[in-house]
Amino acid sequence: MVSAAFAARPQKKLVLFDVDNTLTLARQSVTTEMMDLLRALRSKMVVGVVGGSDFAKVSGQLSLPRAKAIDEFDYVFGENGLTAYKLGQELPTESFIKYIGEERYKVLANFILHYIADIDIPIKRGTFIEFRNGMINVSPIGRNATIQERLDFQEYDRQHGIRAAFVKVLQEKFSDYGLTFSVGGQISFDVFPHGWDKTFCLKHVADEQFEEIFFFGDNTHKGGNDHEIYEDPRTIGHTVQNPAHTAKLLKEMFDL
Ligand code: M1P
Repeated sequence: MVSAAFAARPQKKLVLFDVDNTLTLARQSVTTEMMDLLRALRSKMVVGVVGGSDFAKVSGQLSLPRAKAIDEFDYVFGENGLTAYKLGQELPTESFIKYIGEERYKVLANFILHYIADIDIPIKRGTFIEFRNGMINVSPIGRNATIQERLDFQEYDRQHGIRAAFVKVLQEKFSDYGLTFSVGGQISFDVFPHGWDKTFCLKHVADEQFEEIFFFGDNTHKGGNDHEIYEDPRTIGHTVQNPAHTAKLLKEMFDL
């Protein structure tokens, strides 16, 4: 039984979307065309987003001048669901620092910062560790990189495997920490407890007992941050190449 909150939707189904390269270009804003399509979908069923980024970034990318993301989507999940909103109301959740503890976190953060100090890459900017509610995000170039610097790093990383090598070292060194290292974007990787991947957000929707849950994401390959939710038996996963591909599939699948 779907709750009264969604009683007006003709179909008791949920459609969940990744953000970067699924609804928007990487780190860019949603277009009005995409929002119009999502509104049409929302008149038929329940619609949510699940980003790896923190809530402020997810919300910033998916808000238009007079339309805030938390009003436009039934569910907005940042940090894989470690920050969660349902119909504009925040839901209770968990915290990375409580899970890991201050002492163990300090050892991890110090190691990461030393490692980054020793990496020889063409340029470095600032904010090498972003501390979030449900994870940390680690970037060898730093999160203050511009769009062009991001693209340059992404290409450099593709050739030199900077992030893959970093993750391998962390997996070995901190094997007893129970952490997952997930490469989801262009310049960084996310670090969170096992199981706090995008499947985490499914806990927040379980009470609604949707007949079907669709998921659309671009990073669905093994090691990508959409992989677990894409593969999860509770969802029907679809891989997309970019926002235009998402729009095409939505029109075909849901008769929009
Ligand atoms: O949503 C995918 C990823 O987006 C950003 O990655 P990057 O800055 O490397 O492009 C980050 O917010 C990351 O946490 C997130 O998983």
